[in-house]
Amino acid sequence: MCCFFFFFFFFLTMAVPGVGLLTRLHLCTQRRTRVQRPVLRLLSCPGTVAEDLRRDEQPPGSVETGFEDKIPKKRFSEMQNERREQAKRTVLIHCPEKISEKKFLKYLSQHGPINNHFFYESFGLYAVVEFCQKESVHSLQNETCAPSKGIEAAIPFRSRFFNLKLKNQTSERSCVQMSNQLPPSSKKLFQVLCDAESIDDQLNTLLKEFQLTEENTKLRYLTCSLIEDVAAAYFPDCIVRPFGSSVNTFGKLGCDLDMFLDLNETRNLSTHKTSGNFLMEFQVKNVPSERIATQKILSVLGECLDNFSPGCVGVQKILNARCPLVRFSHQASGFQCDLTTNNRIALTSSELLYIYGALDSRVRALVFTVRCWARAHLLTSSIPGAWITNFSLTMMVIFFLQTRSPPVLPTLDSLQTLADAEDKCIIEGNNCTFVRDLNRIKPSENTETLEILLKEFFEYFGNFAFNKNSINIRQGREQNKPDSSPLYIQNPFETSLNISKNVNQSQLQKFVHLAQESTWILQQEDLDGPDTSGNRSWGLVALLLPSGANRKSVGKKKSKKATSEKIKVLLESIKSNRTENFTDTNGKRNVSTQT
Ligand SMILES: *[C@@H]1O[C@H](CO)[C@@H](O)[C@H](O)[C@H]1NC(C)=O
Ligand SMILES: *[C@@H]1O[C@H](CO)[C@@H](O)[C@H](O)[C@H]1NC(C)=O
Ligand SMILES: *[C@@H]1O[C@H](CO)[C@@H](O)[C@H](O)[C@H]1NC(C)=O
Ligand SMILES: *[C@@H]1O[C@H](CO)[C@@H](O)[C@H](O)[C@H]1NC(C)=O
Ligand SMILES: *[C@@H]1O[C@H](CO)[C@@H](O)[C@H](O)[C@H]1NC(C)=O
Ligand SMILES: *[C@@H]1O[C@H](CO)[C@@H](O)[C@H](O)[C@H]1NC(C)=O
Ligand SMILES: *[C@@H]1O[C@H](CO)[C@@H](O)[C@H](O)[C@H]1NC(C)=O
Ligand SMILES: *[C@@H]1O[C@H](CO)[C@@H](O)[C@H](O)[C@H]1NC(C)=O
Ligand SMILES: *[C@@H]1O[C@H](CO)[C@@H](O)[C@H](O)[C@H]1NC(C)=O
Ligand SMILES: *[C@@H]1O[C@H](CO)[C@@H](O)[C@H](O)[C@H]1NC(C)=O
Ligand SMILES: CC(=O)N[C@H]1CO[C@H](CO)[C@@H](O)[C@@H]1O
Ligand SMILES: CC(=O)N[C@H]1CO[C@H](CO)[C@@H](O)[C@@H]1O
Repeated sequence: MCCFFFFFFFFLTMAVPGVGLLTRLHLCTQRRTRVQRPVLRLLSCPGTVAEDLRRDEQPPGSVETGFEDKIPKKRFSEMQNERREQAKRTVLIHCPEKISEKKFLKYLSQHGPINNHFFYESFGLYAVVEFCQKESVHSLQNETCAPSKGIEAAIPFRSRFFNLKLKNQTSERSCVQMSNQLPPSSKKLFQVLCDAESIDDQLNTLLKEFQLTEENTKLRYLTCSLIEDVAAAYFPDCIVRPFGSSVNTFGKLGCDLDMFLDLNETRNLSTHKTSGNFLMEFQVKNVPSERIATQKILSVLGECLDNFSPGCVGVQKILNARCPLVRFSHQASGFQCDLTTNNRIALTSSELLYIYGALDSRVRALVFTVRCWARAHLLTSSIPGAWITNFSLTMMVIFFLQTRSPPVLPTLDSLQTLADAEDKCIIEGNNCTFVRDLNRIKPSENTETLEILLKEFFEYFGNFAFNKNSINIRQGREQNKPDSSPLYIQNPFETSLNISKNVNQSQLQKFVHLAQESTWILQQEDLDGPDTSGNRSWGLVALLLPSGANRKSVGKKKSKKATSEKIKVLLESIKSNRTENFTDTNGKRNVSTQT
């Protein structure tokens, strides 16, 4: 899960040792048409609502403005319920290398009409097939046999994850179209960004390339659904819900899959409804604390996943973490999964981000860009430490958009004011009430372009009084910091917590410095105007290239991370070499492509 820019530079250094990095990159030399996403094939499916299906094909919070405005926006819970229901009618099939799509579909339609399907590759060929009716899944399961006995013994388990074999090794021609489940390489990304027409176009392009596709979203819900089948062996009414970047519309292709085991212990139906003098309760085992209960539940599920669940490998029980979890790889989908329970606030945070992402089409483009920028400059990291997190960056973008005049986004306090009785929600004593119905929130009157917003974002945080002020999206204005942590961003729900407490002064300074530098780069763009004719890395591409900042080498930590440290040092040296050769007399970046 290392940064791909990182690998990219590393790769180049290895490939062309000693040669100035950027002179070797023909990033923008070829104009290529955008790569088409695989078209989702929809077979007609009597009995389902056609409009709904059409609508579902738009990825959540799609970039297409105008179109987006006409459709009533779905609530988070509606969206989740629809996806869950869809996932329950869906199966995952490992296919032989060579398969005829037509015959495959014909074979499966014996069990009922198919709503849609797609193929993808992940150490083998897989198909995701969504039937129109749930009964078709049972019918398929009825006809499926246990694997023929080999040397190894099989643990019987009837799931919705199958293995398809050819009875006859006839030479089937493989003619299936693959759906891509990974983000583009940085080289390809730079190419499409260079080919864009404006900086606004670049930001939207970056979003389109990185956001989760319809297929990837389906695969995420299906994976949760398969895990739910396993958990249901112990907890028949449980629900396994995806949360975090898989559902908040800010996730990037390839991101982890966070799951939440919802045991719905909060249901209080009987207390009010039953009449008379009696109240029936279940006999249960008691443990000293909520935390221990959570640990016991996750421990058992970890064992289950490890022992019975096909496709789950590398199961780790991380029960002593602040938020206990079970981590595993779901091999067939390629997702790294984290399963938690008792984590309802995280689900509410996902919902809030979903709402902010859906309110204005500029939000997601800006957040993706800022995150990608931070990653490219090593401001964020997948290793825990003093780095700024993607969540903190997202809060900073939202906060910034709240401070515009007129604001692009409403404050959380105003979303709370708009809430009705149905929206009321208290979790662990925190008031998580806010309006859930997107159609009740007035659209913004702000019409600033993405280019202006991006430049202003960097300018705003390049000059922010971090030493005095805190960031909080509840009020949407700067406030005095309650403590001396370098960066203070108030947790939107647990308001006494600072989500960026981990960030140290030097990391914050690096952020500020890079923000200032980026403001400056974008100002230069203004002077020159967008250069769409030549080979120059312009606009966003210039922002994503490593900065010329001469930073101290990071050779302190040793041992385990020795190799990654080496790469870092190498990267630093590339950066410093580059600075000298790519800054002309005016200090202007001069990225040419001559070799
Ligand atoms: C960077 O420059 C130094 C000397 O200035 C040189 O030793 C080093 O190999 C260069 N690194 C790369 C990757 O070109
Ligand atoms: C599965 O098989 C059982 C008996 O073998 C039968 O009762 C049931 O109806 C079948 N289910 C479907 C969906 O075909
Ligand atoms: C296997 O292939 C042979 C010849 O191609 C054909 O006659 C036979 O019907 C096939 N068997 C099955 C089960 O498809
Ligand atoms: C809990 O279960 C009840 C009844 O089964 C259901 O109405 C309610 O929506 C569930 N709550 C959650 C948060 O899933
Ligand atoms: C459930 O009911 C009990 C007793 O009426 C109450 O104390 C508790 O707060 C309720 N729990 C929730 C989540 O509403
Ligand atoms: C943060 O976001 C960037 C860009 O979307 C992504 O490349 C990176 O993996 C994310 N980092 C973490 C730790 O999730
Ligand atoms: C700040 O955090 C970074 C990343 O964790 C670390 O490398 C650096 O040494 C820290 N600096 C200080 C002054 O603690
Ligand atoms: C939570 O916020 C809502 C909306 O502002 C308010 O009506 C409600 O009284 C608050 N609940 C608590 C327990 O503070
Ligand atoms: C871009 O670079 C290529 C090869 O380096 C060159 O052939 C082409 O003329 C350049 N285009 C412009 C507009 O400078
Ligand atoms: C900047 O680019 C121009 C034309 O692409 C080139 O003539 C000039 O030498 C470059 N300057 C530096 C310092 O590389
Ligand atoms: C003053 C204050 O509330 N500081 C909090 C910052 O956040 C951390 C945890 O996120 C708390 O432990 C501090 O008390
Ligand atoms: C540090 C470094 O690599 N500097 C080089 C910059 O480019 C000139 C030629 O253009 C080289 O002579 C330098 O060694």
